[in-house]
Amino acid sequence: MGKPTTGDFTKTSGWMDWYTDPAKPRFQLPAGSVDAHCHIFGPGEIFPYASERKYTPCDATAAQLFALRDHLGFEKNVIVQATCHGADNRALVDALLRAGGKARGVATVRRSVSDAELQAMHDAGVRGVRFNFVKRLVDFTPKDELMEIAERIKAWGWHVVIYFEAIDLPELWDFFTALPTTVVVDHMGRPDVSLPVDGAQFSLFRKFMRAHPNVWSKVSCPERLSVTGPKALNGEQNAYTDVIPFARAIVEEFSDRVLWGTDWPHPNLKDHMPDDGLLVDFIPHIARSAELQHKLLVDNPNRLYWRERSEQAPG
Ligand code: 0GY
Repeated sequence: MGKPTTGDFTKTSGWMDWYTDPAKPRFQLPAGSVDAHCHIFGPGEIFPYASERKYTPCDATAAQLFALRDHLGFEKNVIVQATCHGADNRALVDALLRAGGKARGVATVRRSVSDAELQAMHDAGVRGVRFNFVKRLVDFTPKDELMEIAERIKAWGWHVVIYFEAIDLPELWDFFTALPTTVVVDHMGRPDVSLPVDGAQFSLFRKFMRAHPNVWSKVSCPERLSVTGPKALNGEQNAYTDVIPFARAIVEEFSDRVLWGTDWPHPNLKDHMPDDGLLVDFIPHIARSAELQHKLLVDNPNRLYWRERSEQAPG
């Protein structure tokens, strides 16, 4: 797949390089599977990183992502705009146009975005916007600006992806539940998995999903959430064991509203870089039947990202 040296820290980014030689998964993905959370970075000399970024990534190109997709056995990708590109979606749109219909995108926009820009992004394959509330990643954006954006993108049939830490859910609850679109939560709202799965924190997240049928969740990123870590990430049964009950609970209760993604190229991981092939082998531990796997990997992402509702914004 080219470029970074496996497991080294890059000089520029301060986080570890992604694997150039990931394992072939033992778990065979069902036909039509979608990697519904991954990123494209740069290349920086063509698509410069945002001046307001909180980290500088190593380049991770569309061609490298598509090589990983094919190696792991996915059919398609959902590419999510990462904070290091700010609201400049050119690298994302370029990747979507190169994907030949096999990728959709989630962009970051400001209220100054024009309808013509939204339409061009829609034509390229963008189907959502991302609102990021993780304080180490972004500066604050006023909620009235975000709500205005949500109201506008609704006209294109897009949805809102939200990224936040579990501890902030109570404060953000009213805003999230007022959003007028489908709402997709990144990484189960980043629970503290050292707390009980039926404790107050994760129960609040489950209540949030139960009370609001427009809320979906990505059950991705065990490598970010795990406290016990990848100890047995050799394809053995018990890697990231502490995350399993959390992801299983969401997959089993909300099977029609869950998505899964690699999170390649895993920005900001400083201690441990997952092998994407072995991450795929995590899936059957959280989706234990063929039916749940098919919903998670095929039915749900295709319903959300490849069902055409409107090609043009109404009126
Ligand atoms: C992720 C997680 C992270 C980064 C970003 O946009 C981003 O910069 O999402 C993170 O550092 O937790 O989903 O890739």
